[in-house]
This record gives sequence, C-alpha cells and structure tokens, in this order.
Amino acid sequence: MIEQPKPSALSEQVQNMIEWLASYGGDGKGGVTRLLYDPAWRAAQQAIKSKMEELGLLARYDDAGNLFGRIDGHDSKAPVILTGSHIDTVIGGGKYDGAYGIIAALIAVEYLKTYYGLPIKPIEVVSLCEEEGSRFPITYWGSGSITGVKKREMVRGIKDANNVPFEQAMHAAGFGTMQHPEPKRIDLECFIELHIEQGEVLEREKKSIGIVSHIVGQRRYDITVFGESNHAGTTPMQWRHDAMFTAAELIRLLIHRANMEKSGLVATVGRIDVKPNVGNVIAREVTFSLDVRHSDADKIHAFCEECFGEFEKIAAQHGTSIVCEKWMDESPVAMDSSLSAAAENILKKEGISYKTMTSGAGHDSQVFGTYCPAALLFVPSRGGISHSPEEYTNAEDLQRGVRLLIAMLHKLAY
Ligand code: HGY
Ligand code: MN
Ligand code: MN
Repeated sequence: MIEQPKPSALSEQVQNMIEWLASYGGDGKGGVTRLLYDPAWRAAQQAIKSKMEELGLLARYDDAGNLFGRIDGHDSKAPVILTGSHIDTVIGGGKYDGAYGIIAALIAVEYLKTYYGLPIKPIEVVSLCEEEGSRFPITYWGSGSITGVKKREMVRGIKDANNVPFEQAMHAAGFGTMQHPEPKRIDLECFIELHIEQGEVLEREKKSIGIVSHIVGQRRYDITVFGESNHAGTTPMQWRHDAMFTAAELIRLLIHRANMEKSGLVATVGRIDVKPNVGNVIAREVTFSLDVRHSDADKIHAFCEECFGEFEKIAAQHGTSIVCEKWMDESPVAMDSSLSAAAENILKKEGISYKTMTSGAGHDSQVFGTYCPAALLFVPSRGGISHSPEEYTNAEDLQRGVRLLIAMLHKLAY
C-alpha cells in the first residue's frame, strides 16, 4: 500500500476545488452551466490550464478544445496513462458531474509528483471539452475527437438553440483552425475516470465506491409532429390537425411502454418545443426529445421500432405527420476487467466497501472503452440526484475516491 494524503486535508482540498471550479458558470442559485465553447466554458478551461501550470504540468489544448496536463515519465516513449472527465455541464447542472473527475486527477497527479517524483510512464490529466450534448446535438465531442469516432464533418451544419453554427462557436473560442494539435491520439495506454454515480445504489447499499463493469447503451432522438395551426375558438375539434394532441399521445405511449418493460429499459422525454407556442392557437409543430437506454442494444432497438410503428397509426388518425431524427446511438460498453480488478484489490487492501455495477448514465469512459482499456469508478451521490443544483457528494466520499485514483495511477505509472 502506498503512503496516502491525510483524509482531512484531502477532504478540504477537494471541496475547495469543487467550489473553485463551480464558480465558472455558477448561476448564483447553486446550479452550474458551462456549455461547449461558451464564455463560462472558456474561463473554466483557462482556469484549469493555469492550475495545471501551477502544478508543474505541461498544459496544452488540442484542436477540439480538450485540455491536457502532462507529467513526463522516465520512459518518455511509454504510452500515456490518461485520467480526467468532462468540463461541460447540462443547463443548470451540479458542481460534481465531470468536474470531480478533473479535480481528482489534478490532486492525484500533484500528490504523486510531490511524494513519488516522476513516474515511469507519462500521466496526463484531461479536461474533456464536451460530453453532455447540452448545447449542440452531438455528444462526446471531446473523447470522440481523441479516439477518432467524432469527425469534423459531423458538426458541419449543426446549430445550437440560438441558431449559432457549431463551427462558428468553435472558431470564436480559438479551436478548429489548426492552431492546436490534431485531437486524435494513438499513444494512450488506458483511461481512468472518477465520477459521481448520479444514482442512489451506492448510498442505499452503503457502499463507498462503485466499480463500473458496463455502461448502458443509449439512443437520443428529436421527434417532430407536423400539424396545422388554426384558431382555438373557431375550429371544431373534428376538423383539427393538432400537433400537440398527437405529441401528447406519442409521449404517453413511450412512457407507458417503458413503464410496462420489466427489463430495466428507461425512456425519457425531457424537452418539448411548440410552434407557434401561443395559448389560443392550435399547435402546428411540436418537437420533443427522446432518450432511451439499456445495457442490451437489441432491447433499445426493439423498443424504438415497436413505438415508432404505433406512431404512424396515431398520426394517421389525427391527420398529422411525424419525423423521428436519431442524433445519438451509443452501444453498451464493457469496462476493462483487469483495471477493474486492480481497483478491487486496492479497495480490498484498504478495507473500503465497494460494489461492481452497471452505469445508467453515459460517460466518456464509454467512448474510450472502445479504443483502449478504460475504468470508471463512482463515488456516491446524495439521494441519487444529479443534473441538478441539488447534486451533492460528501467530503469523505470525495476524498476516498481521490485516494483510490492515487493508488490506481501509482500502480499503473510508477
Ligand atoms: O446523460 C448522461 O448519461 C450523461 O450525464 N451525459
Ligand atoms: Mn452528465
Ligand atoms: Mn458526466
């Protein structure tokens, strides 16, 4: 077992850095919003870059906006041990989602550098530019650019809710113009991500750490119903082509079917946009989001096919039409069993309770996991709440996760 930081000092350090990073994009009501390439995102990346340099790491961006802080190893040709998470958030998100993994990596690398000197293999901390898909209809832009599954042509033509084109936002933030190295990496040995669970399994089962064996697959759609606008007072019900009525029926069908599923499949409709969105006008167009997840990709496919088949019948009855646009389709991914076993051995030696589990949330480890060995390690979330200002993990759990990361990085790189 290696010499670890004092828990109390580590707790304080983690909490202070969580508050420090949350101040970038903080909305003053406990929520945090940092969207890809927006001012809060840029300020946060720059603050992390300064912190990396303060710690004596070699800090640099890539051309997608991912930020790396590197300590070289004695064997500079050795592949890189990469650790970190994403800097972007959902709108009005919490202080821990993504940020905790970056902060834990900074603290762990600083501690190892101070007490154990240079590693044999290079270690890099990464602040991944985008994971959530909160601003533009694309997810994993950061990890996907590094592994090569996300390409520039995929973002041509996509816009945010304010009609700002992706590449315009990217260029305005100083990326996408080859000022920085190409994002694609071929020198990675593995990726280790520390993250909050965003569920309540660990809390309910009173376990300190989650070792993720698999991350669920997920699909995301924008479903648009086209009807006919008309006067709310003078249009008899039987003459209407009401996009809102159709959308309501489709949403009910989706959630009802998901509730009937006993396989653990989850379906969520989280966003709805109505045109013209006026109280005394029958809706001509309604677009709503659909997020479907399961550890078995076939179950996701079967659920979508079955529901979309019903959609056509409902639209025909209402005289409306439907377009289902799939903009995300991630397969379930297994985490690396030997990295997970290494984590398990450390936890057993330290006498820290843990649970091997599936992740219902998507993570950058899902993208790295198809490219190099990846490990995803959870700390508990209070009440399982996440993607909310109420997101919280207590200091003791936070510092325990950092200690695990320190031990993992020491085992892998020293
Ligand atoms: O939505 C998710 O699964 C993750 O928080 N991006
Ligand atoms: Mn998230
Ligand atoms: Mn996350």
